[in-house]
Amino acid sequence: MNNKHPASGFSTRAIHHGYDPKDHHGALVPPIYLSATFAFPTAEYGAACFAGEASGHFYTRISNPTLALLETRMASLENGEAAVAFSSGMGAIAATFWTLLRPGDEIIVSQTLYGCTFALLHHGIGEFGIQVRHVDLTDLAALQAALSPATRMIYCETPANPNLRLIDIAAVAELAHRQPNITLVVDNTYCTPYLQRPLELGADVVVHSATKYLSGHGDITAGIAVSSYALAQRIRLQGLKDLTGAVMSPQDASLLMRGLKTLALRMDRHCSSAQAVAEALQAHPAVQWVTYPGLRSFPQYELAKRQMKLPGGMIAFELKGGIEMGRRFMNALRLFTRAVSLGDAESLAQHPASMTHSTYTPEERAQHGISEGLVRLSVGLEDVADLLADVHQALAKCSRPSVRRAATAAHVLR
Ligand code: 4LM
Repeated sequence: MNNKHPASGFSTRAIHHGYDPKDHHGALVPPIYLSATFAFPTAEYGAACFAGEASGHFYTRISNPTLALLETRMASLENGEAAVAFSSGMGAIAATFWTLLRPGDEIIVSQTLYGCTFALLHHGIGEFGIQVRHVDLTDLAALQAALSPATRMIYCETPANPNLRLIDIAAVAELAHRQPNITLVVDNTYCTPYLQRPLELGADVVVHSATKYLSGHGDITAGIAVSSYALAQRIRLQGLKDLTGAVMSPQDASLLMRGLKTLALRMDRHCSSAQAVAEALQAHPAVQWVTYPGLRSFPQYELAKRQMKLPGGMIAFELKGGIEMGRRFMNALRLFTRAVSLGDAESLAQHPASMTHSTYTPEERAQHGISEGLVRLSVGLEDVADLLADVHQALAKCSRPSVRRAATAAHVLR
């Protein structure tokens, strides 16, 4: 595959890597190969493809030229050797688990995870003889104590969905790799490779929900796994081909590549607007607490600065008055849309306990650091002044009854 820009900057590679129009009749935008199957020039060549002795495309569930271009581009952006494209983030995560874990193995996972990943662990692989152990990965002594000869994988999100807790990837990788046969897998959905590159910090596999920032426009579901060439081959030939079949469609790969072209620009804007919204929340008397990696009050502020280029576009907060007030806030929003998912141009607000993290029981949420009153914002690309105005007008409807009564009384006395 043509590669004229191997050592270029991030955005140059996001736009050009792996593609030269002159190889495609001058087409500036890479063509979409819709074909499910590919013709063999001879029966012998077909047999060689199936034996892994020829490298051509032969069936789109295994490989396809449009998917291959996306994969080489994503591998470049994450600084990995190879990538595998999936039809959803859950497809990428499930295929990675099913490929690399067997009955009798242990997987150590961080405390807080996206709800369906938590469900896959506890109602999926955990019921097939794989021991799932949640460990506070911010506590390296706890990780050290939890490691056993059966540990095969460590898995985390950083920042975690939805409470934004961070894991020090380099520190966990160093500890993990003192023992042979442990694969460190990091879900990089919240950051994208523009903000954080886990493979450079020692992780072995990066997984993504490409439904989110990577594609950026809320019009596809997609997933990616990036790793060494050898691990990617295993994930492709077992996890993708045989165990899940969760292959991305070539049209979606094209939309995802369109999104990647503006990833850096979009992330810069998501981050600067989220910083402004987080500061506005922090300054408001109706707000109990705000968590955002760009606030000095963020407990892991120094780690965020070291590990992430910018603090991201996601905010978690709770209002005084808990979720009752949180629902009032969400229902009062006019510009933010009440919806799950994240990383879209449109700003989104949702309530994890009753939506994305309703796969946990209330007791599990308490154990895993997900407060019942937590409201999650995905700050989009609208004008920041309009976003701030929307947040302020919604917050104005959220003062506690006692506070409102006192304000009314003061007004009457004047
Ligand atoms: C959401 N998230 O939070 P697909 N990893 C992370 C995620 O946030 C998600 C997935 C994987 C949300 C979806 C409704 C950190 C999803 C799963 O949805 O399968 O592409 O990704 O709002």
